[in-house]
Parts: sequence; C-alpha cells; structure tokens
Amino acid sequence: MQTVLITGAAGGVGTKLRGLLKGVYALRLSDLKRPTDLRNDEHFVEADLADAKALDEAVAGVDGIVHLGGISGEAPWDAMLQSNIVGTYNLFEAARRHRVERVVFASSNHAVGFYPRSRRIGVNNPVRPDSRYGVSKAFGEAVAALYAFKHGLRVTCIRIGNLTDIPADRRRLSIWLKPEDLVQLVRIGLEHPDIRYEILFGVSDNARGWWDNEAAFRYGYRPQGKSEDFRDQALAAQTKLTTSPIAEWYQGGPFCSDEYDGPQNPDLS
Ligand code: NAI
Ligand code: 15L
Repeated sequence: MQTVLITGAAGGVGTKLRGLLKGVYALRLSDLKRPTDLRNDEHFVEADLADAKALDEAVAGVDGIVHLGGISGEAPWDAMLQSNIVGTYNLFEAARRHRVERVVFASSNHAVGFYPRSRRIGVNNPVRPDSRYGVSKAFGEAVAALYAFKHGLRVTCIRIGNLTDIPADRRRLSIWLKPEDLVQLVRIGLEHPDIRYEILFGVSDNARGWWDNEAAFRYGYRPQGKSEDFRDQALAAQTKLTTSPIAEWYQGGPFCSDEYDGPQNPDLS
C-alpha cells in the first residue's frame, strides 16, 4: 500500500479525504494544527508549510502527497505569501529532496475566475486569477510544472470548484464537486501510469458546468455527482444572498467583485 501525506489535513477537504481514503492508502496527516478528531490509529505531523525544515519530517518516506494545506480564500498578501507561495514552493522542494514520485496539488477555480460565465473554458485557456488567492494557485500550478518537467515528479493540479455535500447556491450548481468525485481525481493523480503533468477540473457532472474536463475523462474520470439533483435547495439558498453584477457575470463570483474597482461595464469577452 502506498504511503500518502495529506497536507492541510485538519481542514474541510482534508477531513473528508481522510475518511474516504482510509484503507486505500497508508495516510500521514499534516497541518499547522492537530485535527480535533484525530484517531489513535492516525499518524499526524505538525508542520508549517512556510518552515522548510519542519516539512522534512512530514514528507520523508512517503510515496505521494495530496497538497491541500494553505489559505483557502482571499487574504492579505503577507499571509498569502507565506502559506501559499513560500509554502507550496517548500512542499515541492521537499518532495524533490525526498524523491517523492507523485504530488496532487489542490488548485482552485479562482486561478481562472475572471472568465465570464457565458464562456466554456478548458485547461489551455490562460490563467485569469480573480484574487491574490487565485494568483497563489496559478503560482502553484507553475511550480508544479517546473518540478514535473525539470525534476521528474508526476504532478496533477486539480482546479477544485466547490467541494461540499450539496451545492450551496446558483453559482455552485455550475462548479460543485461531490467528495467521492474528488477521490476519483486524487486517485488518478496518485496512480495513473501516464501522468507527468496535468491540470484537471475538480467538478462533478453538472449540467450547468463551465469547464471542458476532457483530460480528466481521458484518464478515466467518471463523475457521479449531478448538481441538478439539488437545484431547488441551491436556488432557494440563492434568494438569501446579496450579490452584484460583477460577481454574477464572472465565474469566480464574489472573489471577482471583492475589492473590484475596474470598469462597471467590462468588456465581456
Ligand atoms: P481549509 O481552510 O478548511 O483547510 C486548509 C488547511 O490548511 C487548514 O487546516 C489550515 O490550518 C492549513 N494551513 C493553512 N496554512 C498553513 C500553513 N502555513 N502550514 C500548514 N498548514 C496550513 O480549506 P479546504 O476547504 O479544506 O481546502 C483545502 C485546499 O483545497 C486548499 O488548498 C484550498 O485552496 C483548495 N480548494 C478548496 C475548495 C473547496 O471547495 N473547499 C475549492 C478550491 C480549492
Ligand atoms: C475556493 O477556492 C475556496 O477554497 C472555497 O472555500 C470556495 O470559496 C470555492 O473556491 C468556491 O469558489 O466556491
């Protein structure tokens, strides 16, 4: 059985994955803070991603890494710089030093948030980050490519839409990711023999989807989640939200409208 390190294991996605990957891999968990529900049979290593030395203990001896750790929304630059930029660089550098073969990087839809909802995009469209957070994910995808092509790691970047049990609102009807579908994508990244460097979209089989996930399908991804099954709940939740024309226009939603001081009637290309 492969030994797999999950960084950010105390977070929302990490907590789901810990349960769903139990028995599939021998898991090692890492985070800034110990998960409150850590069981006796789980192996935890406390490490700040910004501390290269601390990462050594977490990474040594693993076959693969699922890198979820870091700031998961918009934040001031200094914090983003340490956790997501320095932290992600340190993670890949530790993986190289310890000869870890595979890394799955949790990227985000916010690396491409400034595409209008009317456009269908694929992984060959240039990044259009919608926030400092989105910039940090575009950086992570670039570092991942460097370590794949220069140092021989096998790396999969998953641009996650939104992982929840059910889609939370109208925008999430387009980007929802069922937890079990993320497991499929993670397993492709950790096991598929043909992976060198890929960007895949972390999205379920949503009728309102915006992303061409052809690469994922080529690797055998068969998403089971269908957001339309939850349409009524999501649209009911939407009526309680305050939103704005910019947030509604772009795929990144509020990440686009927060701090926005560009044209109020942007070129809609
Ligand atoms: P979360 O915020 O719940 O968990 C992130 C974890 O990373 C936290 O437990 C935190 O303590 C840890 N962390 C933060 N800075 C750290 C540092 N410097 N060193 C070590 N650990 C640190 O986030 P969530 O929702 O679990 O997301 C996991 C990953 O997936 C994140 O990278 C996020 O950007 C990405 N993602 C998540 C999406 C979602 O729908 N939840 C959507 C798109 C991307
Ligand atoms: C993300 O990247 C965030 O980590 C998550 O908390 C959600 O905000 C998600 O994107 C989203 O776009 O809904």
